[in-house]
Amino acid sequence: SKVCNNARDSSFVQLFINNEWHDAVNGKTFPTINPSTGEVICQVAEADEADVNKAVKAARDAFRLGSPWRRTDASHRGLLLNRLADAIERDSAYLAELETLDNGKPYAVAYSVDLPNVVKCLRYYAGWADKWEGKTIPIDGDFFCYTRHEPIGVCGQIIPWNFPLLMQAWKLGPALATGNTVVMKVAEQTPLTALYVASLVKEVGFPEGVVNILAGMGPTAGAAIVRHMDVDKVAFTGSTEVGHLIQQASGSSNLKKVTLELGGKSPNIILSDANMEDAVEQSHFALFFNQGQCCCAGSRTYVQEDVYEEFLERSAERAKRRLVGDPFDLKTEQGPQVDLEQFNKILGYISTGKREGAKLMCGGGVAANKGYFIQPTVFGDVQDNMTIAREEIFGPVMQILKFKSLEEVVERANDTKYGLAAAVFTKDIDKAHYISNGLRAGTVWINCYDVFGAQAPFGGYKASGIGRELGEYGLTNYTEVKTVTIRVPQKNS
Ligand SMILES: *[C@@H]1O[C@H](CO)[C@@H](O)[C@H](O)[C@H]1NC(C)=O
Ligand SMILES: *[C@@H]1O[C@H](CO)[C@@H](O)[C@H](O)[C@H]1NC(C)=O
Ligand SMILES: CC(=O)N[C@H]1CO[C@H](CO)[C@@H](O)[C@@H]1O
Repeated sequence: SKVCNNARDSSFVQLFINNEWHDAVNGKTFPTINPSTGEVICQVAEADEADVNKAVKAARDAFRLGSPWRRTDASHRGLLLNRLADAIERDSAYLAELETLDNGKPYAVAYSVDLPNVVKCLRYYAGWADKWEGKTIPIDGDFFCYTRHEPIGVCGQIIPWNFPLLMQAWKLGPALATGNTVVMKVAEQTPLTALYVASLVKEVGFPEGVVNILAGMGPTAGAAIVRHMDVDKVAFTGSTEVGHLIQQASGSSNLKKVTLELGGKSPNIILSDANMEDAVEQSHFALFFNQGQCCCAGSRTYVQEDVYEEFLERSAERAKRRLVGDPFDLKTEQGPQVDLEQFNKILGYISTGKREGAKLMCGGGVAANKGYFIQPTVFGDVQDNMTIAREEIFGPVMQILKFKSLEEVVERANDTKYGLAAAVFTKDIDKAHYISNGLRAGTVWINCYDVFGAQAPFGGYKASGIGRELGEYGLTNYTEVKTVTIRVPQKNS
């Protein structure tokens, strides 16, 4: 309540359309909850189809030929993105506090991991704005041929609740650097920081209608964006289940471009020659970081048989030492899960794990008498066909599996519909290459985990996604390539 009862913030719980704050057309609001207590923080305007239509119209107008945004120099788009990064950096402490309040992630992490990466991502794409060049092409005949990298148009962007600010930056950065306009739907669990950033978008001088930000539900506001005939592209981060719906909606509406960053069940492979202490700590981080709420979490930890028992014991010991509690306490490693639905779903997976015969090494229960806290949980003796080894749990629940040979583990690691990330821990470079080349995954970490850079692309093979975000590759999914061919009197050479 300290957030939304404050006059300075009260305007940031509405819908941001055309650089103005609006109530929902139907007047609806929904409560956003503090997951540490289960209490309502404040009411937020809830977008529905009518609001999406308003936002798409604003974005379409902002994209029309000759508009202020279309006439903005590429270098100036970069300048605006840099100014947005500066404003976010200026307000980092406040934004980190708001993120922790609404999402439950430890403040120390929000402030020292999420916020700096948001700023870096925006600055990275600011730099690209005037450097995303086309080509000149030597086609046959008396012609001059070149390509232009043009913005796709109105981009619907639907972002998740696990890294609200960071996912917003990953989406806004490339879209705005390349000159698109945006209608973004933020997750109903965590709308507050994105709406605050909307106020900064206006403050730093983006023209009206370029960025529109709506809080709302997937089946209403999200669905209205993906089936809209005037949206040119949808970028979604979230579940594979919803990814299927988005592809279908594109197919049955206007064939809008679709990029998806979806679920995972990422294998993390520990070979017997790995540095044990480091592998235990990194594997712990790979799974438990962000309360286990990472699409790329290392959630199938495969350990070679001769070090399996030791690894299992040490991983359980490490999990028992994990500090769970008030996310505003700077010592806290793990806060609450984001909401009651996730909390119940994770507890359900823990019961299933026990029922199907996995060995509960530690945790397995609720960690506080209010809020959505779950004990760090480790399962040993997990088999490939168990539910906890096949489905994405998205919580602080680690699965440890045993393997013998490299050939076997590559086969088993690949045996999933997902292909987002993977890791291998070993001192042997040949084995590291064998495994990293064999795995069907968009990202492979070797002797590390969750190492991200705005410069390096991220995305999924198989049912983990379509397209890539970040890096130069991320630009290709926000631009159309136009080929222009001009007749010239006569080629000279
Ligand atoms: C996994 O497979 C084994 C052997 O085929 C079988 O006994 C067991 O019931 C299966 N477990 C699950 C959870 O399907
Ligand atoms: C994303 O960009 C890549 C080129 O890097 C392209 O092959 C792919 O088709 C694009 N995907 C979508 C959905 O636009
Ligand atoms: C399920 C799956 O994708 N399996 C693949 C794992 O990787 C090997 C080698 O690349 C493929 O042959 C499998 O089809």
